[in-house]
Order: sequence, then C-alpha cells, then structure tokens
Amino acid sequence: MSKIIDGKKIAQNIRMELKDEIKNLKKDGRVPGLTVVMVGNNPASETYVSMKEKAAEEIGINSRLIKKDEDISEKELLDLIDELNNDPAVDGILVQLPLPEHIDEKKVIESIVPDKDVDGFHPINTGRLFSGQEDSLRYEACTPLGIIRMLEREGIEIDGKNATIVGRSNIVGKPIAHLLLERHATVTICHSHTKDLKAETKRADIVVAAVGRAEMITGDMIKEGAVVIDVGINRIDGELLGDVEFESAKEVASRITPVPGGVGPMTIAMLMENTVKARKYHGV
Ligand code: L34
Repeated sequence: MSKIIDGKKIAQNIRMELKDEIKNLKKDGRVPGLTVVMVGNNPASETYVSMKEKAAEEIGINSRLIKKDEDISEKELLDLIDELNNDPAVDGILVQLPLPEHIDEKKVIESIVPDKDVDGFHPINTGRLFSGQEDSLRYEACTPLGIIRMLEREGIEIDGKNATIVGRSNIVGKPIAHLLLERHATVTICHSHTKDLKAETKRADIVVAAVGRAEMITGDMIKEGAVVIDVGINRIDGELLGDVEFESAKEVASRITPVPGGVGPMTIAMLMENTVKARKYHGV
C-alpha cells in the first residue's frame, strides 16, 4: 500500500460504478439530469465546470451547462433557477461559486429546491446534516463527502480517532466536522483565532487542512503515523500547491493526499454520486 492516497484513481473507480448504475436507471426509463450554471468567466471556475461536464458525459448523465454573462442581474439568475426547479428533466442544479459581487450568493443557494441541491449547500441540507437527520433526503457537500469516501475506500478507521480540521468554512470545514463526528471521531476545528495550532494538529490521528493558504501545515505539526488530507488548491506562480507542505508532511504521515490528484477529483465524483441519488429520489 502506497503512502500517497490516489484520489484520481479512487474517483475513477467510483465513476465507473456509477456508470453501471446509470445504465440500469436508463433501462428503468430515464438517465439522471444535471444542470450546471456558471456566471462570468473566472478561469478556475471554467476548469472545474468543464471537468464536471466531462465526468457527467463519460458516465451517461444528461448534463447541460448554462453560461451567463458577468452582468446578469440577480433577478434573471433567480428566474433561471426557478425554471430549473420546475423542470422534471433536471434532477440536480449546481450554481458554480464564486458569483459576481452584485449577486447575493446566499439568496441564490436558497432559491434552489433542496431536493435538487446536489451541492448540498442549501440550509435544509446543511441543517439535516448538522442535526444528524440521516433518514430524510439529505445531500452532503461534495468535497467533505469525497474525503469520507476516500477514507472509507482506503480502509482508514474514523471511529474513536482524533480528527483535527484546520479551517471553518461552510463548504468544507463545518460539514466535514459533522461527517466525522457522525462516524464517531473526536473532532477539533481550528481557525485564525486558535491559540496553539501546532498543539492541536500534533495530537490528531487525522488532519484535514482546508484553509486556502499554501503549505501552511508543515511536517513538524503532524504526529508520526497520522493521516493527512489536503483540501487546499492554491495557484502560486502557475503551480498548484496544497495547504500542506507535502515533502515534509510525507515523512511523518502514514497516508497523505497529493495536490493535484487528491481531494479535487473526489469532489467531482461526489457530484456525480449526488446526481444519481437525486435521480433515484425523483423517480422516472
Ligand atoms: N457550487 N462551486 C460550487 N460547487 C463546488 O463544488 C465548487 N467547487 C469549488 C469552487 N466552486 C464550487 C469545486 O468544484 C472548488 N471545486 C473544485 C473541484 C475540483 C477540483 C478542484 C476544485 C479538482 O479536480 N482539482 C484538480 C486540479 C485541477 C486544476 O488543474 O486546476 C485536482 O487534482 O485537485
């Protein structure tokens, strides 16, 4: 077993399994439908959105990309979402973030009907996660869910482990804390006001770095044998760097995710998984 966790490979395996599942759904009457809405032309968003399109097409999801100009009004965008909410061919709606300044992101996210919110960002979905409702329909955010799938597939135990998360965003830090908690980890969330970050990461069996600051978690902050999950994607002088200083952390970690090729591809695979889940919920 390699020390480096191959997120690309795991994501590919998951996509192939979903492809078979979609074949069966097709026999059943209808393939899943995903609509991605992108506003403006942020280059990173362009990359991510085209990777999502490609993944969806490859496995037989009926995917559609709607691109809108940077100057679209909030009202126009909300009207578009309303249309998609009411379109029975659309199982999942994703509005790529960030949105331009003049548009209220929260308002847009809340306008998506929760049962089509394959990003898992709607307060109904985060609320169901945060209050531990496992039996009602609940979409979990793709990046945190991707981390969990990765740990599961690698046979990494979560129950009873000390998990330290660095970063408290709504998209990664908070939801991954709840997903780990639900699997019985002892969870610590660190942020900019944490007094002694190193003391917190050093006692962790699992470290999740999700701050968005290049290479800020160094090997000396990691306990010997810990599992290190790097969520950061920082573009520095044309190079892609994680939040973890890979070379030094690799020396002490038992398992570690690379950037690129770690969590990123898992995020996209989980979007596919959530879209299949949406199709099953909506029926034929
Ligand atoms: N609505 N907005 C919405 N949903 C999301 O789930 C996202 N995100 C984040 C940005 N905005 C969003 C993504 O999809 C970030 N993100 C994302 C997805 C995939 C990858 C990175 C970020 C990814 O696959 N990264 C590759 C490297 C790609 C490159 O060369 O830039 C990797 O191997 O990590």
